[in-house]
Amino acid sequence: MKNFKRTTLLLVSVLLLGISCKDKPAEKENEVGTTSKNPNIVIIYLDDLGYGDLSVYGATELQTPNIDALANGGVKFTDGYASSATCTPSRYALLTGMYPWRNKKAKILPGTAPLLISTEQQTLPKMLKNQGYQTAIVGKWHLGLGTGIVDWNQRVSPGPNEVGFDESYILAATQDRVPTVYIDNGHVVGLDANDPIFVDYKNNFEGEPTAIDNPEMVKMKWHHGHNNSIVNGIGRIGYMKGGESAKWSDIDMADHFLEKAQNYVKTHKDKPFFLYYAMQQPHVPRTPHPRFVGKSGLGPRGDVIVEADWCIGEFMKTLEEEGVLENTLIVFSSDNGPVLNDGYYDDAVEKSGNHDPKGGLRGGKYSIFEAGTRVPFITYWKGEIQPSTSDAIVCQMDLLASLANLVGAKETTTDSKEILNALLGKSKIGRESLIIEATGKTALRQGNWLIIPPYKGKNFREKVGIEVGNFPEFQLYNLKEDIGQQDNLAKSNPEKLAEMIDIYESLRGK
Ligand code: NG6
Ligand code: CA
Repeated sequence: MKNFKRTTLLLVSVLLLGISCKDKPAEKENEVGTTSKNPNIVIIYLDDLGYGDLSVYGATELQTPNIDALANGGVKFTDGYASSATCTPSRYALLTGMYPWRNKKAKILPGTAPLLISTEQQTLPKMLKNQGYQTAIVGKWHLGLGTGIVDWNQRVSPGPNEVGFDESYILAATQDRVPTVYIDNGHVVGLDANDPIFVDYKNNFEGEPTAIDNPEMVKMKWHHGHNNSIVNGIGRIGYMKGGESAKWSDIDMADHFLEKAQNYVKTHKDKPFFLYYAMQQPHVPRTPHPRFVGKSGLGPRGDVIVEADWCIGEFMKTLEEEGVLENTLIVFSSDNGPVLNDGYYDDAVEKSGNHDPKGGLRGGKYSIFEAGTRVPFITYWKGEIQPSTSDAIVCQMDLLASLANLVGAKETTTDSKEILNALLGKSKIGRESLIIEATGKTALRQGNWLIIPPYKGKNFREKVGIEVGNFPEFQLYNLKEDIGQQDNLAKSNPEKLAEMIDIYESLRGK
């Protein structure tokens, strides 16, 4: 009798399960008590966009309506961080969930650097791929390619496709570095076999003009660096020869990547996908399409932010038109803080007027002060995320563990923290502590407090006009009361200082 009852119960539950499965996609409870789901996931990642560069983060001289709409309809984080104040380490942390300072090679890479991520390493796209996701990157890579000496005329690998991306359409390093070509799943796009491409970061190729020797050929003047090969009238970092038909058009880059991102959605919408849309704006050289020139009144830097905002609006329209908007989680952020003069005379300083890209923070790109790493950070998921503002401490490095929880994967990475509820706006509790990094220097954020250890070198980097945070003594700030880091409390609060040094050393090692 008992057995009969149990069998009937089992049968009924199996039947019920069967019925409910037909109605809804499979869902199950995950560790934080939310239901695991497989929405499409899109990371929209800007390059050098500052905490104060969006109207929704307080900019008044510049309007970014499309990004504002994401923030107003999703979670706008006030304390969202890139792991680092430069590009390569931040992207490394975003994709691997590892602190970049654990890997000594995680610093700004030349275009010829080997792949920084080991093909054995866990990555965000690998984790999602294991859960059945289709995965792709469109845009800036800057994590190295190949194993040492790259032949750009053959398939370039390993690269994104070997660390978890099914598909990749990238620029290798930065817009100001050679090779100035797109790479489609390892192949240089538009390359003519009769005009092979060669790249070198040490020596020029005989007879090739450079920005330093041939200023008459340069349209955008270089201020520091950027005086090697000239492509489209712009001096670049590094030397390049050949590959004429493969060279990208700078002013069309935004449209080009947008179209690739839109096509990816259109052709992959029937199964869950992960798209890492890594835009190149507002990194130098700032080359807005002519239809955006003069649109911001702030010069090319403002214009390319307006252009990026337009691209995002168009991309959102595609999600809607393709019927996947309500099934797509969007994470918007930037790889590091802002810089005005990053090596070209492009009026960014002269035309900035009352615009403060730092949004009241101290420092900027390259800086261990807040403006280096604290960046706009937005999550948006129509119908799932309720609009709110959150002061939870969240870091891009946490996406791996958090999204693993969302899609029902087990993740054991140590540095990436599982803070899914904070990311979905269901909780205001993020991480307790975070080590931030800037060109090799690290600092600790713990609760409202921030400690910067003593560092050698000059505080003010003249060429870029940024305070990078080097001082011979400890700095201690209460960010709740002093977001601009003007009041060093290290001397007046020795207890807090000692407590913070302890935590810093336990996390970072002495
Ligand atoms: C610096 C470049 C700067 C920028 C940066 C990388 C010079 C003088 N400066 O070395 O222009 O390219 O590297 O930026 O060459 S990042 O956002 O990719 O980290
Ligand atoms: Ca950057």
